[in-house]
Amino acid sequence: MMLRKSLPRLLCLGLTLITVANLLVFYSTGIFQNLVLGDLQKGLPLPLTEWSWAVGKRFSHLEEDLQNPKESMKLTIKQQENKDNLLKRVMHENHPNQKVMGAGTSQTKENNYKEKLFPDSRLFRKWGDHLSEDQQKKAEGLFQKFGYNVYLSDQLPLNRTIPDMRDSRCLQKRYPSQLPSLGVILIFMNEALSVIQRAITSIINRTPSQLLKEIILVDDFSSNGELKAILDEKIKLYNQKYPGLLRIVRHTQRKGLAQARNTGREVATADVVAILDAHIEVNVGWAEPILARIQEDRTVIVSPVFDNIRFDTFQFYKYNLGVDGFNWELWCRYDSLPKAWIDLRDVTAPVKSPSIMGILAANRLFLGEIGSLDGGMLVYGGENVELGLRVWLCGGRIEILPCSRVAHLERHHKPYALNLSMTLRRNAVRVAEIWMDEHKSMVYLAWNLPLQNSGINYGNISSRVALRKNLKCKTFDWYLENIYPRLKPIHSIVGYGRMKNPLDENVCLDQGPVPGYSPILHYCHSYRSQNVYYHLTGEFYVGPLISERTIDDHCLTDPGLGKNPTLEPCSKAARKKKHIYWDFKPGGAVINRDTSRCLEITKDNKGFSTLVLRACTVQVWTIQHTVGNWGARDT
Ligand SMILES: *[C@@H]1O[C@H](CO)[C@@H](O)[C@H](O)[C@H]1NC(C)=O
Ligand SMILES: *[C@@H]1O[C@H](CO)[C@@H](O)[C@H](O)[C@H]1NC(C)=O
Ligand SMILES: *[C@@H]1O[C@H](CO)[C@@H](O)[C@H](O)[C@H]1NC(C)=O
Ligand SMILES: [Mn+2]
Repeated sequence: MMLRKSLPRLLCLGLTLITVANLLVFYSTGIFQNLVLGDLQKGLPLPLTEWSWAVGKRFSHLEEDLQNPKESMKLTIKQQENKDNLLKRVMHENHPNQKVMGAGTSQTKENNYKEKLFPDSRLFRKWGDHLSEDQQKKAEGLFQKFGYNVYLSDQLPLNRTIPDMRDSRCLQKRYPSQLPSLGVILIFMNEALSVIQRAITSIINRTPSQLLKEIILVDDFSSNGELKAILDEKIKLYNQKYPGLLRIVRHTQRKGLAQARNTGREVATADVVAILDAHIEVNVGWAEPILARIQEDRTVIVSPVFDNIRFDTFQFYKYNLGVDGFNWELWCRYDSLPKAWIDLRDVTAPVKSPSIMGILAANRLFLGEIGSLDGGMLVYGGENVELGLRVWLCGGRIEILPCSRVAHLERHHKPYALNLSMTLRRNAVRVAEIWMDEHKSMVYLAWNLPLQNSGINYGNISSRVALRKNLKCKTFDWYLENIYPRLKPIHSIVGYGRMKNPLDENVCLDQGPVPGYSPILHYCHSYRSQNVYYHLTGEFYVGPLISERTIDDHCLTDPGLGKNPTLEPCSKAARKKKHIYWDFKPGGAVINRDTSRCLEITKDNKGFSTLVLRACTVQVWTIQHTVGNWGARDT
């Protein structure tokens, strides 16, 4: 439970989808080759995000060891990966609390192995064994400040070679000789200078010069000193070599990701704009598929495929193709590939995607016509889901281009957004209010917010509502039916939030340990494992709301025997006629419709409460929020 608090939960908002991406990598390497993502999720007691995080954590070391020999690039600074090191690492990871073998006094062959000053820092798990104490301190300080290994980045060549991650069939593709011009927009806030320079260098070296019209840097009010005069000086040098190519625009106050992207688009003049983070390296042949596709159809907004640059080693890590989706909280994630695309049997074909992540390219004018990014999305989070929705609803399309690849540096932590939940939740409500019509309640339910007086200030939406009207955009219902059927709105929920029994107000109904199917009473907290959803039809969902067609929510069940309730995947349990239907009204008993037993609590002699099923006494339960008038909707 505590662990879950500190998780980097689905950081894909800026592309950093560590958790699910790990899953995709597993899938690609064949460890789970007979599974597809959809199946992986089936029957799991948690939504993909948290579950896959746990798996990712368990297997990621193994995974990287499998991946790296094949796909890692030859870094100029060689990572010493001899057997001793590997052994040491394995031992360290198996016994994280033990001193690493070989350190200190014992006579081992590892003469140059230095004591780790920061044994718990993620920076030094796979890197930095041979640094002096001063170097370690410097590297750790930079890591804390930036969320990635700036110490290493500063030593790597700006023009380093990176492995071509494209499918070989991409190399056979031919593109028109006449293509639109390209403007690349790099947005940043307190990025390391060497990382920005490497991005610029990769763009200059890997984009045909006759197509590359401009590179525009947008600084969202960095405080980092080296991004002022020193960066200006570097830009001057680039422009001596490539006259007029680079420009920089600096915000004079912090405006957030969405507005930084808009600033870049507004000052650009090229036919097509590619809006990228500044912590990327574009790969060979990245631009041509983008320009050709947008030339064919100006209403397509495209995304390249991302590979991962490791935050610690700066090594490359291949990600497989997936489409960009999201859940009802509007956390974005990767979804499995659509069957229609697989049936095409062309790995180079564009893939239709329900949404888009933070790196995209579009016809500059078209992007403006459909409203660019919503400047009212603050800080970070949800702005890309909003764009994806709007593009589909208002006359465009979103596609992923498998032959265009951009490597993206995934931060270990985001120094500027310590609580991603808070910013995403606010932005998600804004999206719901503008775009989701009668289904907007799903976002409130998923975030466990009251439908009225939520206390969330989502800003002034009048201009975006007007835009929606002017563009004659379709309804969210249409989107769910035609573009993203995976999300399943539910309108039978009449009560939700924390379930408490007045006999012990300190504890809440909780889904219990995961993986597991045993609901418990747990000290009340604000995490999603204590979300409960009661349906007018009698089901009680316990745990984070999923509400998707391919994954079941978990239903409170009376197994009929014994005194312990269980959680079962709802549709399967319904088919098997398990006892998942309950009668309940706020302040009333929770009575199983089939067995007539009640969900109650008992206290042991130490005062600990436990959940039981038994013949009803007179116990009652409360639920945190109600929808309308308990089913008699008042809206
Ligand atoms: C990188 O730049 C250096 C110095 O300009 C040059 O010697 C080297 O060949 C370049 N490397 C690549 C891979 O282009
Ligand atoms: C982060 O924000 C969420 C609200 O979305 C809140 O429940 C949680 O307590 C916050 N966490 C921290 C560490 O502030
Ligand atoms: C919202 O913005 C519009 C202009 O976009 C403005 O006319 C209106 O007064 C604003 N509403 C509020 C409550 O500030
Ligand atoms: Mn990013």
